[in-house]
Amino acid sequence: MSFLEESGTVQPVATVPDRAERGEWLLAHRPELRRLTLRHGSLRLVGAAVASTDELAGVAAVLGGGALEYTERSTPRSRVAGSVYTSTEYPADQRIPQHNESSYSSRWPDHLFFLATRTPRTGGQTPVADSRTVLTGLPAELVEKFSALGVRYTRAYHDGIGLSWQEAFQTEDRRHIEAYCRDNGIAWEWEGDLLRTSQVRPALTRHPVTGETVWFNQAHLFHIGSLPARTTEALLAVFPEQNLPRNAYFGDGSPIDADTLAEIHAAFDRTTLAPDWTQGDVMVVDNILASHGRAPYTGDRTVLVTMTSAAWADWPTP
Ligand SMILES: O=C(O)CCC(=O)C(=O)O
Repeated sequence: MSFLEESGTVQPVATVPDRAERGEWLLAHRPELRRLTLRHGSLRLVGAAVASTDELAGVAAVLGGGALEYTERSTPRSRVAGSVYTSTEYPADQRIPQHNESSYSSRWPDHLFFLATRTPRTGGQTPVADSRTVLTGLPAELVEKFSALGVRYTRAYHDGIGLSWQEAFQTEDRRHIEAYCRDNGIAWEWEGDLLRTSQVRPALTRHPVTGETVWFNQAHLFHIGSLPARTTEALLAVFPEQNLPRNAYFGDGSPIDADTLAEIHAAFDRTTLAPDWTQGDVMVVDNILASHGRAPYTGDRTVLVTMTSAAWADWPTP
């Protein structure tokens, strides 16, 4: 066991024996590996030489729990096999800001298992940040305001810019979407074929096992001001504000100003750890205790992900 450490985020690195012994080894070391994930928010399995979607699903089943579908989607992914998907398919020159997966939703995965099957020439790390350190690194008044008001996420679903409603909700049937929205506290409206949704979610959450309170939202990622300036200008030239593909406000609908947004980005940047990928390595992320993102890259890169739901009662205390 070794540890990577950078500005407040520590990532344990476990060296896993090769294919033949991998399953048995993971099972034998499960309590220890789970405890480390609870303590540090993420864990890297190196030497694991995971080479297929089945093998990734196997690792996730042993260490995580039941596999989940990617529902209420906010980014493009392709299903590769079963519950294994590509990581978010954004252009290589774009950075994906840190985020806790699906924290805009009423349901989110407990763990993410990332596997690099093709490593880029440069960059392309999947950086992680400790959500506890992000919270303590933010000004108290900012945290208080977000904690009191929550985050309002707004979306408008277009064909070709962002996700269509068919892709986001994985259905062609408007009634299914309306039922989903009703069941999950999402306000919706149709304007012809255009769907708009709005939902208010907490900005903080508590980890079910450690009891720690963490920064857990995607306000900065949804916010129009986080896009490259040229993209923001182009979107605002085409769409009225209510038709932007994604945006975020305080829960009462008031705007999140540029300084607040900058504070949030800075809190993540101060505590991000970004080791290079080696093909066949797996990174386990506790989705509450750690956020993840993606660095820009050159060359060809494939990172797969499977998301799981934990039976927390079976987990050790950290
Ligand atoms: O490609 C990656 O490394 C991660 C991308 C990402 O943020 C995601 O899939 O949620």
